[in-house]
Amino acid sequence: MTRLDIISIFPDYFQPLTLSLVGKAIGSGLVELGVHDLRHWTHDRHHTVDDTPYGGGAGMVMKPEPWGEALDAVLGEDPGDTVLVFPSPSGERFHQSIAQELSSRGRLVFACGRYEGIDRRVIDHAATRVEVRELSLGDYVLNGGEVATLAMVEAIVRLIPGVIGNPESLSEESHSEGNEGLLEYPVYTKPPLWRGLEVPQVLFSGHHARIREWRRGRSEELTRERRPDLLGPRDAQA
Ligand code: 6GU
Repeated sequence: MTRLDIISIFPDYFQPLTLSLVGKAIGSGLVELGVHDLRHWTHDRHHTVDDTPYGGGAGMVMKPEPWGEALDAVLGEDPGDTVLVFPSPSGERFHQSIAQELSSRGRLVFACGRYEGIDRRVIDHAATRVEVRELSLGDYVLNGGEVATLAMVEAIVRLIPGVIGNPESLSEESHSEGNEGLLEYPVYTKPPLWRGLEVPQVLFSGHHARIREWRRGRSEELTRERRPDLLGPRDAQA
């Protein structure tokens, strides 16, 4: 059983997690999900979560007090095997290997910031109590951590043992360790001829070694064209 908690000022963003594979993992008891509204831990009439930045500059910063109380409540007395994730465009780049590692942890807490970010002391203080990871999806800016959390939760939950019916499908996909860092080869299904386009003949051959070789070749070709960075410094030179 993996416990997931998400803290956000937009709890409605996480409605999609009740659907599909993640929803099934929750339904089957493999995953337990708690979504928490940060404003629950505000005490003023307007449920204020942000304020102007010290030192000046544009935008607003999330106040430390609501975050401090929220994390105290959600982490509890003994955070144990918990990882606290702060999604942030200035975080470490999220990767399949990080998803793999997080999928084996007992509990994950996602703290979704908005505006120009959360008062730094919240993250620094939390790091004295629990393992903290600041994670970014990539080099572009989203309005807050919510969409990034949805993506990370999906990437992590599908790797929890028992969530995917056929775990062999996991080892051949792009970015998995079993695929040696190559992009996945193209796939085809019936009919054999569609809108004048044929399925590559080798796939009808029943010759497993030749099929494996063809797929490997396509994987290498695709990776060279689209993601030479994955091939390492020497092969990357086209
Ligand atoms: Cl994790 N958060 C935000 N706000 N923007 C991002 C991101 C995260 N990853 C890429 N862009």
